[in-house]
Amino acid sequence: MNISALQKVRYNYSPKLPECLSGSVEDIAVQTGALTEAISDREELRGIFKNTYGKPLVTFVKGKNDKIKRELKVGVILSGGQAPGGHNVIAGLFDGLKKGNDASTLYGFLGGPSGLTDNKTMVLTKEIIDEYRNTGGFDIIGSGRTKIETPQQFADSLETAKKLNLDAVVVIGGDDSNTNAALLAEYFLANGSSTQVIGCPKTIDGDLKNEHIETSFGFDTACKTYSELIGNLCRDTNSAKKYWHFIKLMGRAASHIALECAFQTQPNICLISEEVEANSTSLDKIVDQICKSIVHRASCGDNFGIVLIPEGLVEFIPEIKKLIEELNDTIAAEEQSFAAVSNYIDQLYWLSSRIPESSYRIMQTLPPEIGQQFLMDRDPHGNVQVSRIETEKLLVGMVEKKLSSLKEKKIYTGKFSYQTHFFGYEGRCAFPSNFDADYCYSLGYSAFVLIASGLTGYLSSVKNLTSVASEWIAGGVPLTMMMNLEQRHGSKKPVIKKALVELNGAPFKTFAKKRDTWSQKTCFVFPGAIQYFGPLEVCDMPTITLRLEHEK
Ligand code: FBP
Repeated sequence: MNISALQKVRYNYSPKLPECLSGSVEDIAVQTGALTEAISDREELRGIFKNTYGKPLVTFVKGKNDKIKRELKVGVILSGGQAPGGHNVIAGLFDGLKKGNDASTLYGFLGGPSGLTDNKTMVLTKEIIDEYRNTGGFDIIGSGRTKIETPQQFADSLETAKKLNLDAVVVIGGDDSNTNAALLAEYFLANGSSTQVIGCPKTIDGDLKNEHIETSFGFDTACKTYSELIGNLCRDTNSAKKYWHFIKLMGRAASHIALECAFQTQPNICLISEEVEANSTSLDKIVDQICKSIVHRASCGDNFGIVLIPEGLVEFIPEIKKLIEELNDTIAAEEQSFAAVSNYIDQLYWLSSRIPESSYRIMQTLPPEIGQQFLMDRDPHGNVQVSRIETEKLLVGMVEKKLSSLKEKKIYTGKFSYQTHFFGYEGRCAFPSNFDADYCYSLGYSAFVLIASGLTGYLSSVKNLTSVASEWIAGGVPLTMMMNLEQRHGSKKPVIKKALVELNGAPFKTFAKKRDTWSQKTCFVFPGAIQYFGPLEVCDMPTITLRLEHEK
């Protein structure tokens, strides 16, 4: 394999572990906490998860553990979008297993959850693991978005677990994938299988978190990568002073990434989808808000700026949300008939008699290339693929129109030139920051301790993350504790609740205090590239979001 100088040096990085995990494995005891309840819909969830509901929180402490040296067979799945640090979760899991018993085996399921249903595996050896330590990407075994939902898929998963004689399956994934992990844990027990299921909290979107899961892995590195790029654009535009940069950032639903990047770079505008929804802000009002900043800055001679747009924004704008829901239902109800319509004009005609007039009018006003993006296939979890909707271009077009009308009225006298960008995939496979390298390795190692201690239906947890790694607290959180029932494809389904940006939370409130100044003045900050070697305050700092959340 061709490897870069950085990759070679990163192989030698030893991820830091919490104190309780850093000694001999026989000295890691499991302390059991209080029994837990789901966040809501408790009776229904108790009925669905008869064998796994309401288990206690567990924390690892120094003490004796006589189960930990058993020989184990474990399979690991990387599920959903890539997030920096996934390889280190696997490395931590592997090292834990081997420390427990050198005869233990780690299988990698190839290409995501379908590797489990189709029994596509590879044995992960030390040589393979060593090639991927502290590197980005999920390419060690590949990832996928297959949702395990049909009775056949569950039966196939059980069959694979039996064939491989698995003690456990580890699912490294986001909220949807860990919902799947909870269902699998329940299914295995209900069907007399002793195969345990453990999850690990992954997603760059940062929306799998709660009081016990302080952040999902990958969020730190992805935000720092995007912030470097945004900071570079801030400096570029501050130099040439001629462009407004409209930058869409990943985050399918939650705006955590946009908010964190705003803290790190101080753009002129950062839209927050959750606020748009809470205030029922229309698309026109959002355009007005952006134009207000452009007009003010132009009056000071500053015809340049930076606008951050969260990827999921369109789904939070009331009229567009309604449109998307109607499109989902209408197309799902007559899937074949819609699939037979090939061009956009005919698709619009097909929709004209099927969706309410108000929504149809919005479809007509959308530029055709954007309208088409609203009609693209949904992902296997039923989500609109917002990464493929060019919201940044939609907004720029509307802003341009609005500015020319303001110009006619002599309210605006500036010059508007723009560039559009989408930063998403660029951040998902970056070399993990020291924070993510350490956090992920600890999550993988904790997953091993949960398995060796005989637990199932748990999410590996490492907290106290704003302290030095030795003071981190590791353990496990029952997956059912994070669940509620939500409407999915026409019926109520158990799902892990997504953690959106809280408008009452410290990060949003801090942002809200500063944004008016940022929208008028040039306050850019240039964070630069992630540093892997050097002073700790540069290399090991967690995100500003995490620090603000800890200050409360
Ligand atoms: P996960 O929730 O699976 O971690 O993925 C998040 C994400 O990176 C989103 O930010 C983005 O909308 C989506 O994946 C893109 O998905 P795909 O890789 O299928 O295009």
